[in-house]
Amino acid sequence: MLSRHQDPIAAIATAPGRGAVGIVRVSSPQDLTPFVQAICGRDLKPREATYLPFKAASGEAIDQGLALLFPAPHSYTGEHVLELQAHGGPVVLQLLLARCMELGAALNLRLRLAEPGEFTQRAFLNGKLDLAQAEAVSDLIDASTEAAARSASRALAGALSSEVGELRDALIKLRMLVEATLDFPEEEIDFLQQADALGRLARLQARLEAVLDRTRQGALLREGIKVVLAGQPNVGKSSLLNALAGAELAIVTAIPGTTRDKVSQTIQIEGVPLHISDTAGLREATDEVERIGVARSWDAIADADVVLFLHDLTRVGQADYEAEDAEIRARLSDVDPARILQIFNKADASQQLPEGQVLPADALKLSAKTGAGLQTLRQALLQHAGWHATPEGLFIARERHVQALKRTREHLALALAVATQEPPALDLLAEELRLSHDALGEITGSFSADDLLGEIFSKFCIGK
Ligand SMILES: Nc1nc2c(ncn2[C@@H]2O[C@H](COP(=O)(O)OP(=O)(O)OP(=O)(O)O)[C@@H](O)[C@H]2O)c(=O)[nH]1
Ligand SMILES: [Mg+2]
Repeated sequence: MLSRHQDPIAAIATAPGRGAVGIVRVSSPQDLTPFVQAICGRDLKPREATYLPFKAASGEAIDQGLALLFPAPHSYTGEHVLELQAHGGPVVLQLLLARCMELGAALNLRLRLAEPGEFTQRAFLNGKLDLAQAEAVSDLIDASTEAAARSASRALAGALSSEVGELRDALIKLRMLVEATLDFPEEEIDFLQQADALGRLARLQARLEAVLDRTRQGALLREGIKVVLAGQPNVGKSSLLNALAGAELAIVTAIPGTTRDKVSQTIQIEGVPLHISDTAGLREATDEVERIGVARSWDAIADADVVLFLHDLTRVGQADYEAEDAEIRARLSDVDPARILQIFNKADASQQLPEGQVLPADALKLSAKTGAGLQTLRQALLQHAGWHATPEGLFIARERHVQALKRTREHLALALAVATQEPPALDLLAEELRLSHDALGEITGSFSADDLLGEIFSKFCIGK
């Protein structure tokens, strides 16, 4: 039985809706000559645009347009690819696609509609792109900022892949060395020393750290961070969301308990997306709606990368206010303190602090009303997110890549531990190196489970 990857596939490759041009794309491992002759009424020269009528079964023209044939293997998918560029109306394109399907059935080609990302998946399976590059195709299409688009394009050109490739080559050399030593046990220690196995391992680790850092930055650029505004009612959480977003998104009033439901907005700071949520003020709620709102606030806090714990400078030192704040602080003690930023709002309206009151050392004073201190907050957010790169020279990456590099790092650390043991456990060393090699291979797809591939390609749009 033929695998699904052997079926010819077809799809509309352009976005739904109306446009100047729309493209129907067919990719097939088998020769497309009879198919081309039937729909174009003639043969096509490879990679040359030909203006012609696309023929219905009756011989009537469905539309006039450009036909392009890319014979295998010189195509996006590495298979035979036919592109029909018609006028970009949804009906015309549906008619053209239907005609392709009908023709596929008539010619017994097993032609079927492509699934999301299937063209790119074939490019990957045929060695046209590695997995990190294939992911970059989808990231480029989905890019919502200029910085993201530029770094996706760099990843597509192979920036991440080549860094990973260099790591892999160094790792392979080290593995060869260790495996060879395993075959000559009587000379093992000398041999490894002469070849400076430990030095190589240390250099590999250092290099991995550098790639991991760049990859983490790239993942940040793609995925952003989740920021939650939390604190007592009326401290100015919604005002701060509005100030950061530069728009009146959440309702602001002097009535405590104004916000009932989570309000979220994505903003950008230096091209890094920040998914900010304003939440219901934390207090013992009196009514059902507010109680649910407060429960949601706590869920959002648990899920956040950074929590902005807001305080009201005009009320600092007041007994009831401090008691409520202490209660929230106690409950926040499960949250890693590195994830919490202490924000003191309403700096514009506050006089001197009451006697004996001091703010925490890391407190940030600001005013959501006047905007004073917001710039410092933005920088603090970036710093908390771990952002230190400029988008220039960065490649886009995914959390998946970061995790794979971390696993590689763990196995290299274990490798170092067994290699420095007395006497060194060479078989364990070889095994740890093999495991780090596998982890690294997950990034470019030289070592990836099928379900991972399914997960990655299903997120694509159809026709890509
Ligand atoms: N003077 C001054 N007033 C502020 C500032 N920020 C917010 N306020 C006022 O404080 C009150 C409460 O603001 P909100 O933004 O609604 O507070 P909140 O924390 O979202 O309140 P809940 O939704 O009830 O939890 C409003 O009257 C705001 O105008 C500020 O920086 N300075
Ligand atoms: Mg509010």
